Amino acid sequence: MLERVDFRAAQREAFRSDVAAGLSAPRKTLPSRWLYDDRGSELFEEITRLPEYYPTRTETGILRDNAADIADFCGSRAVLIEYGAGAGVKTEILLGALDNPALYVPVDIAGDFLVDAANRIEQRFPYIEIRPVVADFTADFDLPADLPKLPPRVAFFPGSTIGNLAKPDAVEFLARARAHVGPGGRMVIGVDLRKDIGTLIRAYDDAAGVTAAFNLNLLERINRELGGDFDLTRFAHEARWNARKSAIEMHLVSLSEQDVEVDGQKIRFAEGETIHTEDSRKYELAEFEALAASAGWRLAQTWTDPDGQFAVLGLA
Ligand code: AVI
Repeated sequence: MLERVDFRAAQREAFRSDVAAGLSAPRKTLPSRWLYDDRGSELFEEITRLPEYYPTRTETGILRDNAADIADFCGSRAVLIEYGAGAGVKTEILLGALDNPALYVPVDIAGDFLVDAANRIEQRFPYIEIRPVVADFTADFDLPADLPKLPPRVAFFPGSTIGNLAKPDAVEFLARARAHVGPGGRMVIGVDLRKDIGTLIRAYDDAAGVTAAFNLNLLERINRELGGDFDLTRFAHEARWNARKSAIEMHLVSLSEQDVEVDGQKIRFAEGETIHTEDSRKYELAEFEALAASAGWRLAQTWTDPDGQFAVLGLA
């Protein structure tokens, strides 16, 4: 099994420089990837079980209801490459349905998380070979050279995480996955669809305040890891619909004029000024089809729920 790799020092430096740049920008912003420290990942897990947060259970239902069809699309003896390990039950549904999969390749930047996910899959599917790869899948990386080259290589990217990427980054990611699977390869990807704004806002600003805690945890992380002095009672979570981007934006709103110190740097906030912490894009099917086409993919299959909230797409 994979050795536990300690990325902590490099991650800490990347976090430090993103925070320094993001909080000194005219419009304060922080990349959403930093929401996921241990506490943030726990809170995200909690979000996925909230009554208002429809994406996880809807996508899981689509995978379950269409498992045989999706497995058929993937082909037999598939090499399944999953970007971002730890989709848990979704991975298990697909692996359980695949015809005699040759190999499972989870890719994740968090070594510890990857080991846990790989161990879980190993226990559940002892007959499937697993090759975890530690890499940041939002940046360029190569798969191990000795992976079987023959199709079907299948890229799996559930969770609608593609929606958290800006469009150029999404195209870059899709093109990278295209290169990873090679000619004849395929992709199964979860995409959250545009829907009424009320449903979206409720999903990102739940009544129990779990999404608020998830967002505010980023300030706690800055305090803990970078010696910040954010007073969490003086910031509030906000979920906004941005129609131009077709995205839910998460913000942290300063409730008063205030100064905060981070890493020896003073940061001034006006009352109502925000830190933009995440975009979650919601696509029309045709729009996503065009995006995928610009990265070399053809939309071959569409599986959705009865209400058309979410789509699992088969790309070829
Ligand atoms: C991980 N990602 C797909 C989630 C989303 O829905 O955009 C992250 C999230 N942010 C707030 N709630 C969930």
